[in-house]
Amino acid sequence: MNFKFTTAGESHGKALVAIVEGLPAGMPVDVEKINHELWRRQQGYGRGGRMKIETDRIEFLSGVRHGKTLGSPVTMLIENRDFVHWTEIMASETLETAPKNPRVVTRPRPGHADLAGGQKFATRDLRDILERASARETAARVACGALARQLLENFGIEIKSHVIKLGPVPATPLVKNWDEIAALPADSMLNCADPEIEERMVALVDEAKENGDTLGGIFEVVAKNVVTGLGSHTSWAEKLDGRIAQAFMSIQAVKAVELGEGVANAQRFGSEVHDEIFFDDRNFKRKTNRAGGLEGGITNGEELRVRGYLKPIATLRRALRSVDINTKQEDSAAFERSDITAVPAAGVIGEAMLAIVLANSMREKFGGDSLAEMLANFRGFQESLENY
Ligand code: EPS
Repeated sequence: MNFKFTTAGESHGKALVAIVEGLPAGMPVDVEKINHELWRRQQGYGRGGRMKIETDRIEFLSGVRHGKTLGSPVTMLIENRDFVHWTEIMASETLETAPKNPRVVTRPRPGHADLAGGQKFATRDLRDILERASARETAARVACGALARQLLENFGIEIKSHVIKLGPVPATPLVKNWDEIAALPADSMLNCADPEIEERMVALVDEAKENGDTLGGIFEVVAKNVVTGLGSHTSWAEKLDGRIAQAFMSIQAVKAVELGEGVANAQRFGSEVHDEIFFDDRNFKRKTNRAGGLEGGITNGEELRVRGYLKPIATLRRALRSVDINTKQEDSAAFERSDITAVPAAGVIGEAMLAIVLANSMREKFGGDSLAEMLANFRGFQESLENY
């Protein structure tokens, strides 16, 4: 069975819900590890006032019994603490009297889903759009990713992320190895593995804040100990790089995805790009990994390296010009509250999405209804690799 997930919930609604299908039965589940990932997603210098309100934690509603998966759909609930301030505005029932301050949104933010979504769904309250377009939804994805990650741990796969560029700092994205990324403390300011660069990034966030502006940047997700042979060259939809790109592009504000050194490689000669193959009496090896761990849409046993490029957050305190959808008069875009940047959080979300894509590929390749059966299939394939 494939690893599948779905999320539901509005940003200021009662709660977020996630349903995960396709986990094998008998998999130990650590709820505190899931909550830790949720906490990580809420960190980072430059987050706004909302993160002071929320302390995201999951509650299992199904699929887990006595600390282990049952093989049935796993349902998780994350409460929106902010909901208490929005009970009328976000009420599911029809209200007899309109709220005193209905907070109807009519001035779409350039760069946000507001206007295109309002036109598409024929609503004149753009809150109907922004509530679901909001990156609040990613809390639920991170919970799903944390379950995927717990599956992958049984196969030795580890996933980490770091911030390699914030706005224009540094001029070229940072290059860091696994150990440098792994050494980053969980409560680091911007999850950047170069302290001097991080200081400059922090100053840049302060500058943006002062100016009522926002920032984007680049995060990199790295997965270690990924078995050779996930994904396939045989059909477009099976190619793992395509699936990873789709998963990353679905993260709010991500506008480009890069595998390995994909962007730089396009500007080099082939002799400077492709990772030469060696053999060290047991294994095939590479001395470089410019491909980022994928060739022909198949994992090649090297580290997977995926970069997500984020545009700056669309909600600016110094609002950009827009038009009121009712009066058609020029006006500044709506602003209530916003983050200045969320690149470190996006890295955590990228980790979750990569974990989800890999968990799905592992389920496809190694199947099994129980974790024990899946592990046995995995070991069998590893043996065949050793004898190749
Ligand atoms: C978001 C706007 C802000 C962010 C939010 C995403 O929320 P609010 O409108 O409540 O101030 O904090 O992100 C989260 C709530 C979160 O959990 O990441 C947006 O418009 O996308």
